[in-house]
Amino acid sequence: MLSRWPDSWHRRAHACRRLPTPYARGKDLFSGNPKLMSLFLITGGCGFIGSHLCAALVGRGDKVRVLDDLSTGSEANLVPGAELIVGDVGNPATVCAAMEGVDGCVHLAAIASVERGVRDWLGTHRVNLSGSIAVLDAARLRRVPVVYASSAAIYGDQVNLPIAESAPKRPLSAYGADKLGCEQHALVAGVVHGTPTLGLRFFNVFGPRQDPRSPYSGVISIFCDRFSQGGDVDIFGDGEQTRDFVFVSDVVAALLAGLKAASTEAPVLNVCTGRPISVRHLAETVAAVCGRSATIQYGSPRAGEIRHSLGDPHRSRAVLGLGEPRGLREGLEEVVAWLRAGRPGLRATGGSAQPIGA
Ligand code: NAD
Ligand code: UD2
Repeated sequence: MLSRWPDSWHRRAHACRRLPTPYARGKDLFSGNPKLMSLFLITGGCGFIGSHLCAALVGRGDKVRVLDDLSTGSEANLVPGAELIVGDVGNPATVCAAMEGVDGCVHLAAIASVERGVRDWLGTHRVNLSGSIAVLDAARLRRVPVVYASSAAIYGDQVNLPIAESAPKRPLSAYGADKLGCEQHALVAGVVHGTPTLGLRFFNVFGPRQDPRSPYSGVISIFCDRFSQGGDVDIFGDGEQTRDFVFVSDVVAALLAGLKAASTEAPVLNVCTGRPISVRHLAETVAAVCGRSATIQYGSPRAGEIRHSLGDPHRSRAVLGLGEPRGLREGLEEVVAWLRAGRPGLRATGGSAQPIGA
């Protein structure tokens, strides 16, 4: 089902009124209200992470409504059976109408690029922070709990590793500053308006359907694409910089568990593995998965780049009850299988999280 900016939604949005409160301050809506099937609004549900989340929700029998402007997401990634509203999360009327009748919202829509934020500070701010406030405001009016994507970018460069949630926040980009802003407005949503939220600070997420040809692609999708095509890879710097690469199914597990952990105290949790992987080791492992020897060209380090990013997963594992994260090699095998299958969208796999040929 597809809607494109319908006028009727804008008219209905004017009738957006506060609804009676189904939850008490600090109480979890979902654990106290067992329902056979729930309807979730997923902003950014046609994107990389959003499409995996929608597939998991539909797979467990829930209903999904997606709000996405298809700027980096694709309709080919809309999970079969979901409703799609093509619209801008920065438009409060659209968001308020999309929130109607839902039991929960997962807010993933964003311009997920540090570089875009450098070039278009105000434009990315409108989506990444004003859009998030529009979601929180509509959630307040509609009485809906919100789980939203924050980022490791809020930490900036840290001396003490691994990075616990309590570490000082020093965002070094407009993107990171806006994500930190989301967390602070979520606190306002809880304290002032009684809206339950949970923020999840994703570290470097990877998996099938992360577009390797996008200018904002993560290193894993780029390396898997190059090596599986018979090419070589570029490493920026000496390759000893490290990242905490978390597989997308572990992010989905955190989001699903997070729907039960939203509270008016506006908790925030890391989503990470706690395992540091150097970019050089990554290149060698991807080459091995592709059955190749690693052909690497070393160039200058990226300006302003963080040397090490490693999250502490203990708190989120305890709060969300998460198991051991997927191993790097196992996750890489799924990405390479997806690339070799011709990068199918979610629709082409019938809504299954598994790529064709995997
Ligand atoms: P993505 O670009 O694949 O998904 C973002 C989705 O939001 C896309 O479908 C896009 O079309 C949609 N969108 C963008 N602007 C919009 C707007 N104005 N209105 C409506 N929809 C809009 O990125 P992703 O990697 O799936 O990221 C999802 C979330 O996770 C983002 O909030 C991102 O900041 C966050 N995050 C991602 C990573 C990562 O490693 N991928 C790390 C940290 C945080
Ligand atoms: C990630 C996010 C960014 C922000 C940041 C927060 C992506 C794409 N970017 O940036 O949005 O949240 O984390 O800390 O998820 N590299 C190479 N060769 C390549 C590409 C990358 O050597 O062809 C290196 C790069 O210099 C870096 C590492 O690989 O050291 C990871 O790069 P990335 O762009 O995947 O992610 P990162 O951590 O810079």
